[in-house]
Amino acid sequence: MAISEADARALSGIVGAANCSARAPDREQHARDASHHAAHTPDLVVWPNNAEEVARILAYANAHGLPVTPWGTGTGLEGGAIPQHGGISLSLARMDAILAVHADDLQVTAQPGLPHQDLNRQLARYGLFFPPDPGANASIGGMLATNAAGIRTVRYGATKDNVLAIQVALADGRLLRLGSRSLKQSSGYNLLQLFVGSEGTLGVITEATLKLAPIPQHTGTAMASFAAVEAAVAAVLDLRLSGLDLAALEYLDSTNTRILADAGVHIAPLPTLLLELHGGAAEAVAGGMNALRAICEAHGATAFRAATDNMERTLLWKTRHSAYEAIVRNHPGQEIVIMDVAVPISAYPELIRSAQDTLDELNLVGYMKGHAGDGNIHIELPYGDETTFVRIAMANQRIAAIAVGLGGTATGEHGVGIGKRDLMRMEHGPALDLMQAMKTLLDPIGILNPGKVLPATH
Ligand code: LAC
Ligand code: ZN
Repeated sequence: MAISEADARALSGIVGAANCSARAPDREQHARDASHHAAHTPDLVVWPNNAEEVARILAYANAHGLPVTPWGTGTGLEGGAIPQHGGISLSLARMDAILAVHADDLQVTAQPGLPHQDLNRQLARYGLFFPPDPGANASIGGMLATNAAGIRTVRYGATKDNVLAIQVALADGRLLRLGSRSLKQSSGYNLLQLFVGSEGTLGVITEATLKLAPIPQHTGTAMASFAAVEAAVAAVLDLRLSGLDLAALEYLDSTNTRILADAGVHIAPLPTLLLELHGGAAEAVAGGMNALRAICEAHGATAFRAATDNMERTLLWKTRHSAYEAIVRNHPGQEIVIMDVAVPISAYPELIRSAQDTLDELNLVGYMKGHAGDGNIHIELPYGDETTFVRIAMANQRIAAIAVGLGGTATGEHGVGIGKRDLMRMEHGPALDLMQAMKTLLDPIGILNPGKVLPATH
């Protein structure tokens, strides 16, 4: 339902004229995220300044049946922030303050629009950081909404593991506080986690108290190359079993390393692991790095480059961080689907094998990389025409089914959004009915991010 002049006036009255726009450039900027999913332009963009304004916007939208799609930084990869049904794009960008730093408790309370890299810049003076890092400079609210994870999850957990309390605005305008600042909580239903990963379909998070970690005093990074995928992946299992507290364990297949090598990056065009250790003592990190080397060499690593110096470490990580850009440059003018599935770590070799077989069967070019330490893979699939896209969609379905069949999930860290809705029944079975019931309970009119997460019920 389109927004009327009267609606726009009412919403502008809540947030102030400077925080409400129906101008085309503003609307277009909130029409698509970082995924391949088609743009959909909202009728209006509003930028609330505080939780009360968010609550009042939702109450108004609920009373008038207007769709509301929350917006963080637009870096999502499954279309979660695309206003699929038009209506209001609710940008949290102007709610980006740190409300309290509880340094002795290793906690921070922040507003949802604050991007995590900005949060960490401000926390550096306390010697603390918020560990989940999805790569892009996602907002805290967006990370909570999708339960974003990334390369440090293997040691520090995903976003859901690093949140203690939230304030959330419900569709009817109620504001609730969920959780507490205690590390231990066994008090009733875990409503907080119901909202984490709900992608703005159950409520809008307006504040969060997050767990922090001390910035590591010493860090070691290593890059190990292997002649074959099987050797690299077998090393992953042993590295996890070693008891060494890895802070990152990333996999790049040779399609990735080859285009990086071709682009002049100093890397062998082979299956590669990137490893990192964090520690309070230099000796502990040095000893750990030796142990990592021994495990990789036992699996036939053809090279093992280790670095504790920051410049060198950055160079090693540059391989991982520039891989996506190299793919984009290698496929000019094409869109890219980024697949994301995860399995229990013991099934990782089988997942990689079956995923590669699926790509081969469907005659697709895919760049596979993974947060190997978490049993998570991404496959980047470029396409320039509809027939390739249809085959990619088939691969997406088949590989998700393989992951679920191996005891895993159709989406490890990118959320459901638009792209994975139709896989929810396959993954969750009758539990999906309970999810539908929760949605109806919390958002009976269906104003909150309609068209996302749950499959359409025709
Ligand atoms: C990454 C994003 C795609 O890991 O999740 O680079
Ligand atoms: Zn990722």
